[in-house]
Amino acid sequence: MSTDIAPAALDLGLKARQLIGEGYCVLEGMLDAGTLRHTREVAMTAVRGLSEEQLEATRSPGTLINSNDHPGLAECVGNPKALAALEAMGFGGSRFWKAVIISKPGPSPRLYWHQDCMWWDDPRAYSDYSPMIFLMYYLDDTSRENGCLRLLPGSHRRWHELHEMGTAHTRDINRMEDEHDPRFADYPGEVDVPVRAGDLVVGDARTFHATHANTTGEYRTVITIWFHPLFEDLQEATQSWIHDAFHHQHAGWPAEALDKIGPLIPDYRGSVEPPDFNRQPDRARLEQASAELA
Ligand SMILES: O=C(O)CCC(=O)C(=O)O
Repeated sequence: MSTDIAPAALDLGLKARQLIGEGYCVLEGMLDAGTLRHTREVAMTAVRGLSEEQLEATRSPGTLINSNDHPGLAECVGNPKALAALEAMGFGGSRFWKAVIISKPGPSPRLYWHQDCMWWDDPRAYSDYSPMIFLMYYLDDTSRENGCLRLLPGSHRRWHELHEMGTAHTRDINRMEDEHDPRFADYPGEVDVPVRAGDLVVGDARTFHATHANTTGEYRTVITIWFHPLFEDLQEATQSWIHDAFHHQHAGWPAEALDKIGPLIPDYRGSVEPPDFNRQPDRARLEQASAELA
């Protein structure tokens, strides 16, 4: 075996294989102490501004606060250490859509199973390189007790019964109107992903994921960041939508914050109008693509 490959590079190669094969990987210790402290402050200030009514509307996921009015998240979004790791893993050239502050109050119930891919009309959705990935930076240590992430490895490339149970983030499921909805159940093959504060879970947006309930008395907070790797390889309609949505949502960010995410800002110059997005895979196409997997 060759000895001239740095262990870090080897490790990132394995992480890339896990992301492609299983739909997620964990990059440990990606936020330095200063950024972690600052991001926590930004997140918890935003969380404290919510009303009881707003918290009730998202009882299952926890807070869903978009980055629009929170330029203080720029440091975390543009974290150069994570960008370098993604580049080394073959998931470079990313553009950013938005980040979401997700804080599960303690106590609060489970998050339902869902997948977040909005680009099932893009040919990339049926390939190894998802049109959309999430970067989940956990700001607290997580465990089964405080609502750690759960995942169904491999579900990004295969049809699953959950694909027929409705799309993510609708009003009823966010409020948890029906506790017996099968999206709150356990499924064979699911894994827990407990992490330490400052770790980063990189996930394929097509992968089904959920969380345990937070049974503690403390908030459990994650910053979910939506990236579109190899952006210029996406179909133009997808690029156009992402460009439009990013600029619309972050129009109020000051130059100082935009500088921190410079390379991630979408810059689509073509003439294709932003399309409607599609959160639902084409079953026949997905089954055909998975039959072709080794
Ligand atoms: O709260 C979590 O740990 C997961 C958040 C999540 O599922 C999402 O951002 O789509």
